[in-house]
Amino acid sequence: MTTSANGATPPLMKPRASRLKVVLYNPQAVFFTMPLALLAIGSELDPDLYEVVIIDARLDPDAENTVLSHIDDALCLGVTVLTGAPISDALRISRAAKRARPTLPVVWGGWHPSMFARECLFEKSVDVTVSGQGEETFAEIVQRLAAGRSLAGCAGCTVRLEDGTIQENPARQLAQVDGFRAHDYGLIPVERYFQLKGKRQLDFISSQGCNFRCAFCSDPFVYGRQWVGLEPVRMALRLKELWDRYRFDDVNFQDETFFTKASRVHALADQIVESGMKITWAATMRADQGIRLPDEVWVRCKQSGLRRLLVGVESGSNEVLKRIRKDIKIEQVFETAEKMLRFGIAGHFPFIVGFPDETDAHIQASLDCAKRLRSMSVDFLTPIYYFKPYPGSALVIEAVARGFRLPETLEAWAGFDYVAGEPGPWVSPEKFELIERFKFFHELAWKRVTRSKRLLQQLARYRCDKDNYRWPVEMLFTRWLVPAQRLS
Ligand code: B12
Ligand code: SF4
Repeated sequence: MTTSANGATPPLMKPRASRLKVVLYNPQAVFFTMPLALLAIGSELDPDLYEVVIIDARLDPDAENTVLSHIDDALCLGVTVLTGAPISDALRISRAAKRARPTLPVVWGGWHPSMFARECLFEKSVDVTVSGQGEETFAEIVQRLAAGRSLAGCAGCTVRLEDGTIQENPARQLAQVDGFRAHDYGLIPVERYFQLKGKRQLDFISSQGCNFRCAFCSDPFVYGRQWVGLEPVRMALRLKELWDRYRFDDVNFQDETFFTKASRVHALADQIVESGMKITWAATMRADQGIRLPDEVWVRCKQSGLRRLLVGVESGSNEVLKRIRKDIKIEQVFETAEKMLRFGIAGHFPFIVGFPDETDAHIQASLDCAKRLRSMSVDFLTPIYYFKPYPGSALVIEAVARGFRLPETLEAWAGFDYVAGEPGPWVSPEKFELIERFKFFHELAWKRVTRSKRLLQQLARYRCDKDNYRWPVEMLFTRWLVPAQRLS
């Protein structure tokens, strides 16, 4: 608790023991990225007034009981919800909490409720949904709940009122992230995440939103093509404070487009070098940003520890890239990849296959580009995902107009998963089989292998060269030995 200069407690501050409890829940998922969304909204609440409890189902095998043990005296339960598998767990916990305490306000926020603010409220265990950026909206919700006031008119959220009607309040303007309190990592067991990740890697978010308009992505819909980012000196100071405390080796910037402002990245790299932090870092970059980035910034980034970039390729065909409004050309991907090679930076270059109207030739162009990128460096990975139509984008509006039916219930949305789901109606079973085989042989052809696997690798390279994936006995045998990992 803070005290004033004369030692007296300022009048508005409550003793910590009588703070109001706010419980936040992160559903089950397979990766151990720190729950940055909950950190963001939890840190924005005044710590002198509110006690924030974050429960992460990925860490807590008995998360349901932990939630139940906290809700008796809680002001509300906030749940972060991504589309796909996390919805089932979010539903399970919200329902259990409501059963135990029917008057507990349950607030859903994050990407799925941002797209389906009203629809999520057809679920009786959810009372409020928050759309887009959550810090200010959640702080106001909590304040109103604490004061016993209605949420009617609270900007940025949709609520079920007492008479059962659903009211969509006005949207909230995107606020500059510099105005928010620093994320309080003390709210989560950082060491436990390090342990589960198997490395001392800190997740950090330095911006929200994105200025681009890719037709397959939820971001333009949720953030309205706006971008707000932390000022670099402040960001470096925050990182240094965290480094002094946790001594992490690596930072994974989880921003959608970290390189939106080259000057910001340049200044941050300078600050990291000057701070003396011994770290590496990874971030996202668009191919067009890579070629615009001056060489001196590349050099500075490398000096400050940049080790890996994620550059979304999506398709190897310029025709498809135009259609999905990626606003890059495939040549730019290779130009950026060349720079990465020159500056010694590893790369993830994800592709998406199965866009509506994608032809066999388009898919082949993607597979060929993946091969070319992968052969450039053993540190260039080219994961291939299947297109899943998320609402709010041109592609989905078109698909729906042509008869594609989006899921209608939360349970159905829970089965709608980028990673684990079916490849979508635009990929034939034969094509799916071919792509799955390609993925296997392509990966084996270029990865670092022990001497005993060299022969298998030579065979895989031969197959990729010839595009011959028939009779994949090596694949079937390997999968029998090591079953595929669950991804959601
Ligand atoms: C880390 C991450 C993950 C982690 C999740 C970690 C966790 N907490 O469980 C993992 C790896 C598990 C994951 C999985 C998936 N992810 Co992901 N992921 C991200 C990433 C890179 C960062 C998320 C983050 O922490 N952001 C920082 C916080 C501060 O921002 P935020 O999440 O937007 O939160 C703000 C608001 O949304 C809101 N808010 C969020 N939660 C809540 C809760 C409450 C109560 C309130 C009031 C407000 C609120 O307030 C926050 C502060 O403003 C984002 C991209 C991005 N930069 O956001 C993609 C992103 C969220 N993922 C996406 C996708 C597609 C997926 C996957 C479907 C598969 C895939 N191929 O990546 C799966 C789905 C889940 C599954 N099947 O398990 C999409 C969103 C799709 C969607 N509609 O949900 C994104 C936007 C990437 C993209 N552009 O396509 N992901
Ligand atoms: S795919 Fe990346 S660049 Fe395109 S809109 Fe989404 S976040 Fe922005």
